[in-house]
Amino acid sequence: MGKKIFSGVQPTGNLHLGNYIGAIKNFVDLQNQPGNECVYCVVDLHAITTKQDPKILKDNIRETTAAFLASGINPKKSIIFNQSSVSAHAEGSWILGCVARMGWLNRMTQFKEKAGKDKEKASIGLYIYPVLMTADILLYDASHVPVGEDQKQHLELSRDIAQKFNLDFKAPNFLRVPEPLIQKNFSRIMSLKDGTNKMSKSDPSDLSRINLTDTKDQIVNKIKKAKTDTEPLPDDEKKLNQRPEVENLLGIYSSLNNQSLQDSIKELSGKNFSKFKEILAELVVEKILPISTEINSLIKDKRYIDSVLKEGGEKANQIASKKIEEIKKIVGF
Ligand code: AQP
Repeated sequence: MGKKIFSGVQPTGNLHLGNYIGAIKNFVDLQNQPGNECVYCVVDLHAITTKQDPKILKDNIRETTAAFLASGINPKKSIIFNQSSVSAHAEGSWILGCVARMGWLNRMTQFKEKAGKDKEKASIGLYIYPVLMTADILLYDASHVPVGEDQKQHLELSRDIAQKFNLDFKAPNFLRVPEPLIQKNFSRIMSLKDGTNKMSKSDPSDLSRINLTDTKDQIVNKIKKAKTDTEPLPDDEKKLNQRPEVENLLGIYSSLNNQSLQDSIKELSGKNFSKFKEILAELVVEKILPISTEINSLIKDKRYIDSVLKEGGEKANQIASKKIEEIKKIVGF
């Protein structure tokens, strides 16, 4: 039997290679497996958990949609829509927020990381981010959620909330308990400047990430400048210990080539870094440049992008509005 897939990406700009390898590339693979039903969401309600400029947000919603399309998500096969166009997400989030426990949310490491030292000043939205994510997933009865490793904890919370709702309201199996789909290898792509930090949209250094809209020269230059160390490339996976930057570059190489780390090491060992970086840059350009070119062309056609979102929003609304009505009935409204 096919899987029911739900996942989302925040339209917060600077979509990068980590988002592609950790999430969007899998979205496309899952869409292309027969029998799967996929819903891919531009999660704009999530985006405003941190401050956004309204004009830029609108452009970013279109750009994220363009990135989905340019990467191979087909609106005839998958539902593509933006979260704020389906009101059931906000309603579901409220109801599930009354099921989730403070103690559970207090454990979320992403909140701690994103709120930083001054968590008193973080928005309440940022704190309840994973509850909204839970509503997103449960409204579509998703069986599987493809996410990067950094989202695993949120998904575990979604499972707990679904189970507690079913138990509290004596509605066994009503909310489907979703499974995470996390790539076994390289589910977390790290910064090109610091192999201990994940590649991230909000890193102030543009050299830390390959953006999905970068030009060929930018890609080549960023890989050339990526941090490495003085040792040669290892001949054994075990020798990558304590070499996070090298492991990251080999990880990027392996995922884009759809091969294991071991196979990459076999292929590349003994090469010096300047040669390896040349090979890697060529591969990243081959895989990412067509996406970048397509995004840059698609975003010029705002009408087309808006029509994809509108059509997807209508389809999503049909599914989600039915589920939220059932939820409301169970709750007693
Ligand atoms: N570095 C990464 N490696 C692998 N997967 C990643 N993802 C994000 N960064 C990496 C995955 O991409 C999907 C969409 O992420 P998102 O846009 O919803 O939010 P995010 O995780 O907050 O992205 P960033 O880049 O980390 O943003 P900032 O800088 O704002 O914190 C998710 O499936 C995520 O796992």
